[in-house]
Amino acid sequence: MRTDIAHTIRLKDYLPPAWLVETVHLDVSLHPSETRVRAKLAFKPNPESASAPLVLDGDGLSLMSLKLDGAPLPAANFVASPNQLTIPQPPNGPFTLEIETLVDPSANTQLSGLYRSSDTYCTQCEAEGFRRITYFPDRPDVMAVYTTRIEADRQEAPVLLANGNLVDSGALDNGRHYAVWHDPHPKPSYLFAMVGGDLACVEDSFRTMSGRDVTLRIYVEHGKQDRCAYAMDSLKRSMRWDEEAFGREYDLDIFMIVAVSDFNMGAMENKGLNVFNDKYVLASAETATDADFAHIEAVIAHEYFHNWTGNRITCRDWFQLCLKEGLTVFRDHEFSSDMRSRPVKRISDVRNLRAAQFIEDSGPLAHPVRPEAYKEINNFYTTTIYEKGAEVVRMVHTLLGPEKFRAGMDLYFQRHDGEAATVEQFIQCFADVTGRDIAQFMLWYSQAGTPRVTVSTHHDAAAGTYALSLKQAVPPTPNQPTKSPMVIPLVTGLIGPDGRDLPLVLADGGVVRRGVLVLHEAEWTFTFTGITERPVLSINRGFSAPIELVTDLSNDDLAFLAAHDSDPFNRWQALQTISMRLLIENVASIRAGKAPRSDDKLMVALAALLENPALEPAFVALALVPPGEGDIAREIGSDIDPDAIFQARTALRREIGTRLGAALSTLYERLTVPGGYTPDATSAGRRALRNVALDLMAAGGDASAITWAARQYDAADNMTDRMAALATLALHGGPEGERALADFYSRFEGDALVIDKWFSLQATIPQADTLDKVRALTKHAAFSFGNPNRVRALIGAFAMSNVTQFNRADGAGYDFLAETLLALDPKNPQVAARMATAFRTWRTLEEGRRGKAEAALKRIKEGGELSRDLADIVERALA
Ligand code: 0A1
Ligand code: ZN
Repeated sequence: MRTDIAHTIRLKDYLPPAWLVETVHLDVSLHPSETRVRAKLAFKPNPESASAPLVLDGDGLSLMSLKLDGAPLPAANFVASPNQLTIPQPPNGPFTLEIETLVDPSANTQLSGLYRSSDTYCTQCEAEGFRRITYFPDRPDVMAVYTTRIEADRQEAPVLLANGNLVDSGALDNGRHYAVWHDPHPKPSYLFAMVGGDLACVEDSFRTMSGRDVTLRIYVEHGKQDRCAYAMDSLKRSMRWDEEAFGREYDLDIFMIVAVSDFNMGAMENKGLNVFNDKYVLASAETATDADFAHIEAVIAHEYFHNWTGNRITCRDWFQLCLKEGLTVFRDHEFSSDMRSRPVKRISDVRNLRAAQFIEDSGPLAHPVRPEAYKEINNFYTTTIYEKGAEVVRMVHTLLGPEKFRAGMDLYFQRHDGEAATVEQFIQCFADVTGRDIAQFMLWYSQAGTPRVTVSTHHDAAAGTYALSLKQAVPPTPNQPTKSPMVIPLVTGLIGPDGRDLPLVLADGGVVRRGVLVLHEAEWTFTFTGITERPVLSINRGFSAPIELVTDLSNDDLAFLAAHDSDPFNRWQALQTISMRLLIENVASIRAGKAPRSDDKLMVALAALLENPALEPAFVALALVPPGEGDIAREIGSDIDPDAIFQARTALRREIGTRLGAALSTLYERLTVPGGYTPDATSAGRRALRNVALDLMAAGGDASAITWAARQYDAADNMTDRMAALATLALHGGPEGERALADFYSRFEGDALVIDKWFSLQATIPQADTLDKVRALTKHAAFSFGNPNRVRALIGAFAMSNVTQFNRADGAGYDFLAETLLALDPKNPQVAARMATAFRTWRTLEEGRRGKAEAALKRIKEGGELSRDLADIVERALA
C-alpha cells in the first residue's frame, strides 16, 4: 500500500515534460510471481522546456538493471527507489535507457498495473498504473510508439495480446512462446495494455467506410463464448455509428476486447485492446436483464468511441479528464438514443444524473467538471467528470445546433489529432466555427455546484405580452464560496390552450432559434408578444441545462403539461414535480405524526397515462415511478429523516397500486411479449411497464399480485422477468419471497454475475434485518472481498441504494461500512475509496444520524495507515 504523504497536484503548476519518449520497446516475460519487464525507452529533450534531470515515476518497483545507451549506468549516476528513478545529469541530447524491473502480478490485489484475474494476466494502466510495471514519465502528455514482446508458458498463456497489430509470434524452448505487437499510433502510457492467458475467442469482422476489413475479437473464459453475441453486435453498430454521426473510422487492422472478472471499473479503452469488466460483455436471455443489455451496448460504444475522443486526441494532464470522458459519455448517450428511444434514454440519463451527480455536487465531494487540484486522481473518475461533463458538451450542442456542433467537432479532430489537448482547445473549436466568445461558457468547467434557476411569469392579456423572469444562483461548494452567473441554455415552449406550441416572438426583436432561450445574467426577463391567451410554460425542455428549476407553475399547469407538452421529457418531469410536491408535504406530515395525504389530480393524470395508447410503454413505466428517496432528500436539503421519506414514498406507491389497480392489472395481462426473448428496446419497454405494474399492484397490497409474481418467477424464460418477479416477491411476498430467493440461488449457483444480482437484491431490502443478513452474506461461499463486482453487489448496494438501512437511526449501518472499508483498504484502495463516497450526504441528515455518521468517518480516519485514496475521500467528507 502507498503510505507516502499525499501532496496536492494543481492545474496552475502544469509544466510541459522536460523529456519526451519517442519509442517504447517492452519485453515482458510472464511469470505468476516474478514477471520480468525489460523496457527500452528512446528519450529526447523536449524543445519546449528547459533542460532538467530525468525523473521517472514508479510505484512499488524493484529495479534489476539499468543501462544508458547500451552501457550499465554506474550506481553513482542515478537514484532509484520503488517509487522513483532519477538520473540527475542525463545526456544533453537523445539517449536510450534500458530498465529491467521485476513485478509480482499474483500479489497485485489493487488491480492496477499488471495483475491476475482468475488465471489471466492483464493490465490496467489508467490513470497511473503503468508506473507499477516499469519506470516511466507516466503522464498523458508523453506520447510514444509502443512495441511489446510478451513471452509466457504456452500451457499457462496460449493467448498473448497487446496494443496494435501482431507482427511476430513463435515457439521458444522450455514450453514457452512469444508474440510481438506493434502499435503505430503514438499514445500515452495509460493506454498501454497486455493480456496473457488461456482464453476462448469469438471473431467477426467489420468493413470500414473506406473499405478496410477490420478483425474483431472478443476474448472470454472458455465456455462463455455463447454470451458474446450482443457485445459483438453492439461493437459493429458502434463502429458504423461513429462513421455516420462523426465521420470517424477505425484505424488498426484488429480491434480486441478481453473480458476479465476482476476489474475496478466498467471497462478500459486501451488502444486496440479494450479490457472489460465481464459484467459489460457477457449476456444471454437467461442471465442478463434488459438493463444489462442496454449497459453492455453503452459501455461497448463508450470504449470504442474513446478511440477518437481519448486515444487519437488525449488529455494534456489529468485535470482535463472530462475532455475525453464528458465528450465520450455525450457520444455514447447519443448512440444509445439513436439505437433506442431518445426520450426514454434522456429521462433515464437525467434520473441518473440527479441521483448521483446532483447529490455529489451539493455535498463535500463537489468539484468542478475540470478540477483545479487533486491528491489522488483515481478519486476523480466521478459522475461530475463523466455525466456533468457530458451535459456540458450537450449544452454546446444545444447552443450551436447540430450542424455547427458537427463543424466544431470536425475542426477539433482535424486540429488536434495526435495531440494531448486541453478543454480550452476543445471549446475554442466551437468558438472558431461560430465566432462566439467562450469566456463565460468556460464557467461550466470551473464552477462546481448545480445552478438553481427560479422562474416567474406574468401574462398581460390586454397587451398580449408574456413576461418570463429568470433568476440564477450557483450555491457555494468546497473552496468556491461565491460564483458568477453562467450561460444557461433553456429550451422553452409556450403552450396554448389547444395544446400547441405558440410562436416565440420576443418584444425586443430578438430571435429565438430552435426554442433556445439563453440566460447570461443573474436576472433577466424575456418578454414575448402576440400572446393573447394565457399559455402554459414548458421550460428546460429535454433537460437542456443541468440545473435545479423552481417555477411558479400550479399543479393544474403541470397536469396540463403532463397531458399536452410536445416535449416528452417535460411531460415526464411535470408528473415528477407534482409527485415531489406531494412527497415533501407528506414527509413533513409524517414527521409531525400526521397521516400522509393523497392527491386525486395526480392519480387522474397517472390514470390518463395508462389509458393512452399513443405513449411508449417504456415512457409510461418511467412515469409511474415516483421520485427516488435520494431525490426527495436532495429537494428537502437538510435535517433529513430517511425513514419519513421512505414512508411517504411507500404511501404514494401504495396509493398508485390501489387506486389504479384495475388498470394496472389490465396492463399486466395485455402486455405479454409474444415469441422468444429479444433484447430490443420495444420489447424491453413492454416488459418494463408490465413489471412496474406488477410491483405497484403488490405495493397496493393486492394478494393476487403475489400469486402472479410467483407464477412469473417460475415461468420466466428471461432474466428481466425473473428478476423483476423476484424483487417484487422479496419486497412484498413474505415466505414466497424466501422460497424464490433460495430457488434463485440454486438455479444460478456458480454463475458469479447472476449471483451478484442475488446479493444486491437482498442488500437493498428496506427492512430492519437487512444489515444482519448483509453481514452474514459477507461470509457466504460465493462472496469475496477480493472481487470488486462482489463487493459492489453486496456492500455497495447496501451503502448506496438502501437508504433506510444504511442510515439506520442507531448508526449500525455506518459502523458496518466503516469496519468493512478499513478491512478492504489494504487490499483494494480504489474500491474502498469509492464505497466511502456513500458518506457524501452525511451533513444533510437529522442531528442523531449526522453525529453517528461523523463518528464513523472519524473512526475510519483514525483507523490506521490509510491508502491515499481512502484518506482523501474521508478527509474531504469531513472537511
Ligand atoms: N477510462 C475508462 C474508465 C477507467 C478509469 C480508471 C480506471 O482505473 C483507475 C479504469 C477504467 C472509461 O472511461 O471507460
Ligand atoms: Zn470513458
